[in-house]
Amino acid sequence: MIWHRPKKPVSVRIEEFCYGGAIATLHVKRMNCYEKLWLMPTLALSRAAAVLIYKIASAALSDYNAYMIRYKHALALNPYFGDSTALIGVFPPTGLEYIAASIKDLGGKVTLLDLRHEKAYQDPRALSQFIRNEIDLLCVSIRWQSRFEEVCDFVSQLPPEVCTIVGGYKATEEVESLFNHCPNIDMIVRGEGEDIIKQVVTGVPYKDILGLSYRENGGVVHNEIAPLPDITRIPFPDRSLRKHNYCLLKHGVRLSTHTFDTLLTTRGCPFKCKFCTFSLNPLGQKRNYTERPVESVIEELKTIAADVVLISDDNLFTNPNRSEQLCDLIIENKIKKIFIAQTRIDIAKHPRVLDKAEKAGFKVFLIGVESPHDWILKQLQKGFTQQQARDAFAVLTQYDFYLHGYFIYGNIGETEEEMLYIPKFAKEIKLDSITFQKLRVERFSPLKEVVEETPGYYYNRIGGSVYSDHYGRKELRQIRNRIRSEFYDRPQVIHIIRKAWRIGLVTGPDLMDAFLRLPLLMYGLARRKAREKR
Ligand code: B12
Ligand code: SF4
Repeated sequence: MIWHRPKKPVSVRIEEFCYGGAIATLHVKRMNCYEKLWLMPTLALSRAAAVLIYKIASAALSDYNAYMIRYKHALALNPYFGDSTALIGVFPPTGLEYIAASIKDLGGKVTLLDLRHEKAYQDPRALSQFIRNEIDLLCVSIRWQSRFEEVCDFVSQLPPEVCTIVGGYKATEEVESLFNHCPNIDMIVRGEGEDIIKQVVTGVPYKDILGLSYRENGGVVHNEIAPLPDITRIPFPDRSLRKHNYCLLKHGVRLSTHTFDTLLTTRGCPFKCKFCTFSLNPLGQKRNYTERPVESVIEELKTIAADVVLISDDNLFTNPNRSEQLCDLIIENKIKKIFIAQTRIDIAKHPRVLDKAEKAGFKVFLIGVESPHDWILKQLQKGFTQQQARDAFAVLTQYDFYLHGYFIYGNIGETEEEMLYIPKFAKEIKLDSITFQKLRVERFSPLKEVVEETPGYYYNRIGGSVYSDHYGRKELRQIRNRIRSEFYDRPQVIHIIRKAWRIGLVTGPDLMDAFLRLPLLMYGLARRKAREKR
């Protein structure tokens, strides 16, 4: 047999097995469909001989598959850039790095381009030129509602002749509209993509790949939902592909000397807060809570160069015993980092874990408080009361952690007065900073029904923001501005800077540097404001 390196991904597999023989087929991908180019019938005189031949052929071909190059050069593309995403420039595109890690041993070269750092390739013509010259597999990650339209326009301008696969949270939510908007997209991987992308690049026929949507005969085929990957055995995200450090940028101005990275130690969340779709993937599948072995987390941590690490788990302290073990191992291994973690207030019940977390370098906790009102906390099924939140913060504020709280306003039945209690309450419980979001419902959000059944309430199909006859977009924007200005008054801003400096989140040189760059920052802000006005 003479095999040649194909220009496009190919697959070899046993197509059929029947009494008397097996047929192996070579599939070659041309545009959007596989063509059978070559058949290898193996005849056998008896069923036993056929089984034997089938097994030998399977083994030989699957061995061959492992070494076969499905692509010469894959491009993993993070298509987000621009001012409005400046703050998330802090963190690398972790999901895409997981995808790159999954395909990197399956053949050709993998390049990762993060457009936030690639000014030249922010022009789709320049990027297309590069793709035409170099790339035969394009993998794009679409994760957020924000800038969705712009990202679709951008992706649709990339070369249609190159096999294009898209994945990510938002891509999964918007499969049909992405296929409609971008004729060059060949496939969309729905949900967590590590196992699915492997099957695509090793040439498993599309029809057999769970979790894949693809074009066929002018239509789109959606295969069944895929089982969730086992996170105890997937490779670490491939950080070796980065060309840049990730740091705190605002309007192109670097605000800190720290470098940033993310780390996932668990996936999913066992709680069932009614507004939250964190642990629901966009297909409505609940991500069962799964932990990585702490030793593997430490191994990964040792490969991280950045000095600030955001642990992206929905709630790092779901299992306090494991969190304690993790802290012990960080201390034992003398890993010196600043850690940021998302948690529930329940962590306050575990002072031993808090002591160890402080020693291990945990400095920032991002905590879902959601509302100061018991009836709303109940409606959201948050699982605690206002008093319990007060008690928890009485404990947490004894430590030198920077405490950031998340709130939701515009809840069903919530009055303006109740919304405006958020900044007061946040100050009463001594939160250092807060973010507040309008109530949103996504496609499978358990709150969706409640909104639909409540007279006077409705939600936007795009983005899922919830409005009511009393509180429309304009009213909620005004309330948001008031919450912001009442919380972020001058003393609070001074408190934030002092605290960030005291606990080592920013250094003296950072402050000096930020001060010197202030004019640039103001210029960036002014430009953005002018653009928004236009
Ligand atoms: C950590 C996190 C962040 C971090 C980002 C860290 C990072 N590395 O980028 C920070 C704090 C910066 C952040 C910011 C925001 N976030 Co966020 N974030 C998360 C969180 C909790 C975890 C993300 C994560 O790391 N997941 C694990 C990785 C492995 O999964 P993944 O990225 O989805 O990638 C997998 C698949 O999607 C797929 N995949 C992804 N790309 C590709 C590409 C290809 C080719 C393929 C085949 C597959 C594939 O395979 C990957 C591996 O399994 C999720 C909730 C969640 N549990 O997922 C919310 C979430 C993604 N964030 C969300 C939101 C809303 C935001 C903000 C808008 C919040 C805000 N108002 O500021 C901002 C975004 C700002 C912006 N874009 O302008 C929403 C998105 C919902 C939506 N439809 O828009 C989520 C889903 C939470 C939620 N349910 O509300 N976030
Ligand atoms: S809000 Fe937090 S605790 Fe509640 S379900 Fe979502 S991730 Fe879990």
